Amino acid sequence: MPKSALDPRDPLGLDDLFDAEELAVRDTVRAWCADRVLPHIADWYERGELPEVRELARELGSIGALGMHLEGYGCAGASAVQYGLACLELEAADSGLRSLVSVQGSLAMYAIHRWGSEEQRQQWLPGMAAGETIGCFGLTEPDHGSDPASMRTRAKREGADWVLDGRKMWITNGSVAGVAVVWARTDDGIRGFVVPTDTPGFSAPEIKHKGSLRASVTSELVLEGVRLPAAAALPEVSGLKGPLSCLNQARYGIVWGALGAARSCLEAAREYSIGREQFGRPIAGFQLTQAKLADMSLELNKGLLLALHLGRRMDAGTLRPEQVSYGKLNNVREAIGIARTARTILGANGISYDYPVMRHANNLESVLTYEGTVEMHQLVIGQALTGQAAFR
Ligand code: TGC
Ligand code: FAD
Repeated sequence: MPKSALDPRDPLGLDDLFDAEELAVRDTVRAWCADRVLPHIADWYERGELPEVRELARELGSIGALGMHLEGYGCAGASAVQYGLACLELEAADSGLRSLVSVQGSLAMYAIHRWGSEEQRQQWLPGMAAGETIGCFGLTEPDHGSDPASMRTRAKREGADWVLDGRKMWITNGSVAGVAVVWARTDDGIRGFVVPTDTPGFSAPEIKHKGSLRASVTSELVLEGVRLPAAAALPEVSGLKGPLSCLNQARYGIVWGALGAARSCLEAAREYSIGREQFGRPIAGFQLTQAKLADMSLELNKGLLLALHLGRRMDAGTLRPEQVSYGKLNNVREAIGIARTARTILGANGISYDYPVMRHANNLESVLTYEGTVEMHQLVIGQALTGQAAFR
């Protein structure tokens, strides 16, 4: 047995499971976050802003993080595991950063890459990969969240054109997007539309007063007689499988990302417990604190193994959507548990934005809900196990 001390940041030696290129991607994104995000994030969060979002998007483009796992059109063509590690590092900084990247790459760009025409890909993807154009993805509506099949936003044909009317709600990147992928009901089922956000009739008021994802732009999309040419429709898909196929990609990123938030919380709690003394000794020396740290570390590392397993399956082309649900459900639920336990270790300091824990805990409340709530993923897994759909 090796005698060297265990690395508390990698107690199981999971780094051995990644190759040099994967670790290089991780280190690049980690260094970018340390330089560009960590010095400012508490302030941005408290102000409820992502003030340099366009500059950040361009920088994320320059390190290859936008549409990272897509091929061609200026995208990095990274593996799923590399993309997962990037999501983890981004979310260790803040879920808002990972959201920006998820929505850009896994939702808006993926929709165009997977279901768009060659013309649409050429028109939009290079600028989006470079971070010159920010994208958003409008599926959720004020009255239809978990059940997007009931959406009311409508696209009607008028001659060769399409005319869109409706509202989307809780849309990440909405107010700063140059292009919106909007899903709407048509006579032929649900279709996707690539909407330049300067089209007359389109507006995206920002949603304020959020207690979570405060360093992220969240918006309503209002579509009032938005007239688009025939070529704006995504030609290669109709039906709910269009948007749901994009969600598989973004949910996969969250499987990794949530662990980044959890890692940041665990690290903050571990360090704090070593420095904080009560009853004449470091609180790290109390058995109850150690039990918390041990359980947090255990769940974090189990989550990493799960994420890596799903990532290897994605790279092999064998990952099923239901398997993504296992990862999203488990890793976000465990991450929020870790954040809450970490907060107890920090005592009153746990509620201060001087430490990252409360920020991550609050963010993870959104992460628990978006991209399919806990209950939706339980029902997806339940259906896979029993063959019975229990959604409605
Ligand atoms: P259902 O009848 O089961 O399926 C309809 C069609 O879709 C196909 N399908 C899928 N295809 C690809 N991937 C998946 N995961 C799929 N799940 C289903 C299915 O085969 C069928 O195809 P076809 O050809 O037979 O028509 O649909 P349902 O209406 O019963 O709904 C199922 C349910 C509840 C699982 C689904 O509606 C769901 O996932 N609801 C949750 C909605 C959700 O996650 N919304 C997220 C919005 S985007 C977002 O939150 C971004 S936040 C990002 C950030 O900021 O980071
Ligand atoms: P509801 O669907 O109303 O659910 C409320 C509760 O009821 C949940 O607990 C749910 O699990 C439960 N419930 C519903 N149906 C059932 C059932 N059949 N059985 C048991 N329980 C059930 N959407 C986008 O399209 N694009 C985005 O970019 C985007 N970004 C977001 C960013 C943030 C910060 C947030 C908070 C949300 C974002 N969303 C986005 C929306 C998100 O996807 C939805 O909030 C989510 O899908 C849940 O929908 P809802 O909020 O309407 O909740």
